[in-house]
Amino acid sequence: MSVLIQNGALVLPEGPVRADLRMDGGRIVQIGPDLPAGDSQVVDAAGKLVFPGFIDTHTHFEMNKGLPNETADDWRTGSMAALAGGTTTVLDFAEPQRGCSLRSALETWHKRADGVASCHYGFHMTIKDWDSRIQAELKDMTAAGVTSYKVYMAYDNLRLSDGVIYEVLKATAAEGAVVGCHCENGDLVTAGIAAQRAAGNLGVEAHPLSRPPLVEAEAVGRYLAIAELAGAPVNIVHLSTRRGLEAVRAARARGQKLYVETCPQYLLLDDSLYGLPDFEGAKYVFSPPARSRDDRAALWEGVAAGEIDTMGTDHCSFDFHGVKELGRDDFAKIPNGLPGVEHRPALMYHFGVGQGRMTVSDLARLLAENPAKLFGMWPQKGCLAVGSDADVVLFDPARTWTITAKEQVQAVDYTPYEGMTLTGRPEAVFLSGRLAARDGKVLLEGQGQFVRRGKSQFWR
Ligand code: DUC
Ligand code: ZN
Ligand code: ZN
Repeated sequence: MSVLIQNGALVLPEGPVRADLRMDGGRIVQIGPDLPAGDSQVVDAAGKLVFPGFIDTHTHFEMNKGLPNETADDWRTGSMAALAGGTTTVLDFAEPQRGCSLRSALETWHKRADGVASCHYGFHMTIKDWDSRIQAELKDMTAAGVTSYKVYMAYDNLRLSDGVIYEVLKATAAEGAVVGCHCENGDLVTAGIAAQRAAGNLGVEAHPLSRPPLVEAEAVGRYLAIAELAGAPVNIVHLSTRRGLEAVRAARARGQKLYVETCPQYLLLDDSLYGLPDFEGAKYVFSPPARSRDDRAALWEGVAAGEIDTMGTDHCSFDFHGVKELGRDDFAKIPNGLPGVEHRPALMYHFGVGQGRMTVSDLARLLAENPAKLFGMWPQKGCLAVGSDADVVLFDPARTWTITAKEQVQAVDYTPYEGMTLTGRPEAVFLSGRLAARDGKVLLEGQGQFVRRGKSQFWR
């Protein structure tokens, strides 16, 4: 059945344009003024914005499976939460077991998501080990539609040495793939945690002190130096500091090709939260940590200046009760992560567009177009164009509502944005041309499809 969205303001790169949009067979088939209804089902979008389906390029669903610190959201609930909030595609991080092949991780992630996910999905592949066998698998990954990778400079169970990162970047660049990096200096994090413990600081307040801004900025600068040596365009995930952004600026001024992600938590939260009583600050223990107000202001400046390319969530949800509480006696044992996949589009509309920091087209660029281009999905996704997938969000810019854990779809017992009253909310979410969520509730479950991605289309 074809669907005609009438009278909406279509959010295009050049600005909102009043036009109708018809979807059929999972694709956008017609865009123009005053399209005839014919036998299409008509949706009145007067007063509403029509966005391309939002893409979250950074989720961790079903992480630490089977362990005491397993994430609260699995593929079923995580993808439902995404869809409910207007995110029609997520890119999640597949992670091989130590010493295992990339293919084994890909199979595991497919088993978890296929037939279960309610939004469309793809995978970045985490590189934890590196040898000639894994290098030989890169071509298989490309053929399987996995065209981006992740490396870590921190976390003892994940991090790679600089030399290995250099080898990974040379090999992946030859494959046309882009590598995102968690930029924190792992040795300095270890030393920072030890110093806090030695001083008897075991509470939540010690978390940001153990990994201060320079721990990120040094790693950003080092990653960019390694990338320059390797001749590889790279992505920096979850940038959180002014100093990190300065390192990015300096590299770009030298002509380096690089991309930057930040996340809502670094724009909206700050480190005063770690002082909350009753262990409440544990809800905000993620890494890199929430930063100072000055860092937050710098990131907003980066958004306004077009220096930030994408905005993922790093959705990695741990229940407060029983899971975050594993670190009651020692901040370093608090599982790192926070939920966010459900609320990113509305948060960024309210605090970005609503507060005059960006236009609706900027929002579409950060949350849909750039993610699609950087991760090989454009123009299949990320834009409202004839021939593109009919992943479309009807957004009510006037709707005022309040975020609460009680009403969220995310299967986690809190939200870091509890009680925030926002203006603007996704009203209807179309997945492949079918109404899949309305007013924050999922109507169609398990209809997400794996997105076989092509190579990155670099635009800068
Ligand atoms: N940081 C987090 O807080 N959680 C998941 C992984 C990461 O890098
Ligand atoms: Zn990370
Ligand atoms: Zn992450």
